[in-house]
Amino acid sequence: RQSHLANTLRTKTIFRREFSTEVKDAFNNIPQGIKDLTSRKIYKTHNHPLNTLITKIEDFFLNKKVSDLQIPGEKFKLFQDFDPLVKVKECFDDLGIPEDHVSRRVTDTYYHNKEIVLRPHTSVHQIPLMKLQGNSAFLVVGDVYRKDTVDKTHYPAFHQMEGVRTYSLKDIGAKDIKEAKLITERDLKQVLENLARNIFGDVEMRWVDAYFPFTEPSIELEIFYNNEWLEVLGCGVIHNQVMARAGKDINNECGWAFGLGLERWAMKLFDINDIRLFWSQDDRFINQFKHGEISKFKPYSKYPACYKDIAFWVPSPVSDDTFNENDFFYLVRSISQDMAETVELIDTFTHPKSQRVSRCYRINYRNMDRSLTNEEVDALQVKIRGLVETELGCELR
Ligand code: FA5
Ligand code: MG
Repeated sequence: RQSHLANTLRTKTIFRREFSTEVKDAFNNIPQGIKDLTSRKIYKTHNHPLNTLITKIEDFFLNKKVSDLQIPGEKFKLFQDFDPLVKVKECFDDLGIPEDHVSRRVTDTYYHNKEIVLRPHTSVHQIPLMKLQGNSAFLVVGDVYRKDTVDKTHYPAFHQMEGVRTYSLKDIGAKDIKEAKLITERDLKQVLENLARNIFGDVEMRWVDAYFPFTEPSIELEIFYNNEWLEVLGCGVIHNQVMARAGKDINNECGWAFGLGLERWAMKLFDINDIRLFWSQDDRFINQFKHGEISKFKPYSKYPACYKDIAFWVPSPVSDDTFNENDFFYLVRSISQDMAETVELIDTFTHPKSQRVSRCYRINYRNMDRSLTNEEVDALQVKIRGLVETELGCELR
């Protein structure tokens, strides 16, 4: 049997971590459950739908005409072995993400310490890779981590593929940098539309204006899935500041970058209706797939769910500083791990006299891989109730 790896963009380049991770400080907020996910490497697991998707995308960039722009000597490379622990400086500062941007908060990002985070996006690798000689077109795959809300399309650990293509005015026959950027933007859309058609066949998609500090202009692509528009990637023309930091001549070179949510693509492609399934260790999941083949996922009976409500008074005066909902989600997740399927606000109430605000959340517990016992769920709920008081300063009702 011929190995598909014979025909591959994959490089063996690994950046050795050049910093020590010995120091932990008050910023450290990576729970064991998340740390465990960093070693799973599901995107490299044979037969896993993410692995098949990556191979399909790789095939597009290797063997298909990606767009009308044909750059002599260009060859896309794929990197997929970079450590998810990265420097705050590379992840945020170098990409022009402001000091006070929400994504930097400890409520949004997993910090190892003040200077080191679990990457929240693969964009962290753009500049270091652009700096390497001969890297004018590349892809980077990696696991990324965010303290996001949990639902069917969001999970605190997911996978992105970054793509970058840069060229000089001469490469693309542009008379000045202004014209070059227009060509770049057109090229970007063409490549991604071609990619989406290559992967999905006929698919409904639309472009939406967006904002990223490291691209200008910035756009997002949405595809129609389960009667909704689902955001599947963010992208744009690489910002001058980023080009300059990567050692490029901003009067003569430009390019585009995209960051694609691999699970979202795989959900559509394989009909996987819940993002948590990608992490399932239940054989009924992985046994349905065969490497390189696209098949539709057949849902197997889920283990029963069980919900519990929790109501509490939030500290007054009510503000993001006194009660941040993400802190609550984070707390629920760190206690329950994968077992909190959804956490939704079902009621808020302002006391007419005291003006105190009460919130009631419904936590839906379910384990993908086994039945939960009542005792177990109660124990989780008791823990969460305790921490809502001691950690969040809320008063239980
Ligand atoms: C970014 O992460 C940018 N770095 C993308 C980018 C790269 C823009 C290069 C410009 C140039 P965003 O936060 O929108 O952007 O995430 C990109 C994609 O990841 C989203 O479109 C979505 O498909 C996916 N995604 C985001 N959050 C989650 C989540 N919690 N679970 C699953 N997928 C997610
Ligand atoms: Mg987005």
